[in-house]
Amino acid sequence: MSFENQKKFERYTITSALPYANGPIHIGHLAGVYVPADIYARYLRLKGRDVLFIGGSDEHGVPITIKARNEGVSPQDIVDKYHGIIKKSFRDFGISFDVYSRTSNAIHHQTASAFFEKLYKNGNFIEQTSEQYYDAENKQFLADRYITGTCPHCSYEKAYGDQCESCGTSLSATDLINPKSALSGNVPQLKETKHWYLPLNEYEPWLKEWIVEGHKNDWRSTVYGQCKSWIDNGLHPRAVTRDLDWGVKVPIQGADGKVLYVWFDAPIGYISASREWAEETGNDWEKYWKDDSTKLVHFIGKDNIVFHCIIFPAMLKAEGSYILPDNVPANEFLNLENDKISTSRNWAVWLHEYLEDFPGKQDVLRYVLTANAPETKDNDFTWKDFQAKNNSELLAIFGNFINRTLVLIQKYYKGRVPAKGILNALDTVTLTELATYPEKIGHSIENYRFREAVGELMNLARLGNKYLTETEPWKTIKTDEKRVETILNIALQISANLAILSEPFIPFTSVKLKEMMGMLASHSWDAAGKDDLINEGLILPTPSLLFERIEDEAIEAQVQKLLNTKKANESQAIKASPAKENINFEDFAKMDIRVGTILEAVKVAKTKKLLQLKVDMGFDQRTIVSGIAEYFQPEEIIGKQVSVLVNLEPKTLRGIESQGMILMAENADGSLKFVAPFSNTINGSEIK
Ligand code: B3M
Ligand code: ZN
Repeated sequence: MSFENQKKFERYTITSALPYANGPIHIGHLAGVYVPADIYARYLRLKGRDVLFIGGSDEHGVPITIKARNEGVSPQDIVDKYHGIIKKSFRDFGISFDVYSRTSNAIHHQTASAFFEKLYKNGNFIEQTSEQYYDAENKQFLADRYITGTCPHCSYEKAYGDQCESCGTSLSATDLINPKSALSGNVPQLKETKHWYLPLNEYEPWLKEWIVEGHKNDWRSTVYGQCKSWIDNGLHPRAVTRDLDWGVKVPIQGADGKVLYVWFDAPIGYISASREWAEETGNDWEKYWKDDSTKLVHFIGKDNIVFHCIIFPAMLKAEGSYILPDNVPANEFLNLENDKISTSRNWAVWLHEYLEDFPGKQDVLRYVLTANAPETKDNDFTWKDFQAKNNSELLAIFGNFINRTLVLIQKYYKGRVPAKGILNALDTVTLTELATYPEKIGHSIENYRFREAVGELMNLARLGNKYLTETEPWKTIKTDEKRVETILNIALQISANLAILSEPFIPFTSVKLKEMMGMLASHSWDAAGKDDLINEGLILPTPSLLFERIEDEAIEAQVQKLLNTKKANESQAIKASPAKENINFEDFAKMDIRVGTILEAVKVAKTKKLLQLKVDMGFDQRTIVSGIAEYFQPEEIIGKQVSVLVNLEPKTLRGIESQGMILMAENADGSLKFVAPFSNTINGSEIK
């Protein structure tokens, strides 16, 4: 029995990460957070449970101000525009939020301010003056994404001042190697400024007990593992304020020009949204946040784990009156056609564009993203797979079963539901199996295994198909008309079960299906599993098709669109990096570049990008650490000749001294190729 079923909860507070309102949303967002959260919320409502499902836009932070700056408009213009677009996409895809709020609302500013003030008065913060990066040209402190540099953990070169998006580590700006201002590109200066810090180190013993001991068995191993490694590595005080002019003002004296750190205010956004909902509906929000019999579940992507499992819980704990999340079922990432989804490279399937190209096919996308959900590891979305899942699962299994059943009832009985007569052994076995599905699917959902759940739903449709194939009503009608009545009654009961049990996953189809079988919209989950959902004698309307075949042309058009994006990115990248300033020959001659042969190559433990190489330079053999592990397998490069800058100052990476640099050609898409002599030559040959 799973851990969380041991406790009976009276209500559920379900949050889904608040997307930054700096762009529209894509399939990665949907697959990572909103579809699973929606399945969970819809299922619980069908079970008759008390659910508050929260969403909203994250409208503060540097992602917003950077976008505004790039477009030459105000941050408010940006969030107004994208909040509207995002909200519409969610509605279009049937994400059934009870409230979709935004953090620029007054109620949020009040809630976040009051939260900060309470912690401040409790003495939960440390006040500290320190040197922070400052862009003298722009007269601005460089918080978070205003500064980029090399990640000290994985060597990714475009890490932000608060987080490395490549390895997921949460950073402080001063951790970055080669920091650069995102505003001017300049090397920043250090300048003193005062901030308030949450001393996470003080929460370490408690976090150990709560997560490391307490959630070992019920949290996903990916989530648990990330939390454990942060805690094991030791936690440090974390600044919760910033020198910025966009955000929630720090509500204390002497804090002019400072706002709350976006990751301090954004999770409080869940609480503000609940208050907004309560005001609008006349409900009490507090029991959804402060009552022990409430189960709080955060749906997020893996890059948000530290904030939802460590920082926000520490804030809630410090405040003292709130419950903590019971689970944080974070998903891994979804890639698109073997490449990381990226807004800046336009490498994404945008929801509003999908709907233009595939009108009315929201459920197809919901289904594909669930069947292929990145629950335990990163997964890939491909248009071929999208087509296959539509044509050979939704259409050929689910749609085909329903269609055969309803068409035969029209044909033989003009749509009048036939009676169930005496059951034979096959009928009984089939109905017994049918009865197991609501529990089976429900159990998977309650344990956050949504792929497994939708797989079981499809198995129920398979059961229906198998039943029709074995009973062959289209043949039996010639010899035993009475028997066919029973067969089609049973097939119809299976269809009615599918109508109920499919609702969390493919809600638009479920509604259509219920209409085609004259069912009430409000059937509960526990009504399913039975064989008397539809009464004999009921006249069914003429059925329509639930799913259509998706043709090759439609898929090719999507693939072409992505190819065009790739091409546009490549030509832009070449344009974007014009030749550098001229240098003189002496500058060039300082570099000692030689030919060498790779003798050994091994991955550096716990990094994604680094290989440790031993290179024969002719005059010596040296160790070089190179960030190429994502592009080359160690075994494939052994014996290859490469060009090496041998007089680069040695640098220690992950405890290994790197004595030189392998020269690489970097393509516009970031992929790497060796720069090597055209034909083999003697190791140690100078390149000049
Ligand atoms: N806006 C980060 C993101 O979109 C952030 C989530 C906030 S949840 C409180 O990945
Ligand atoms: Zn990193």
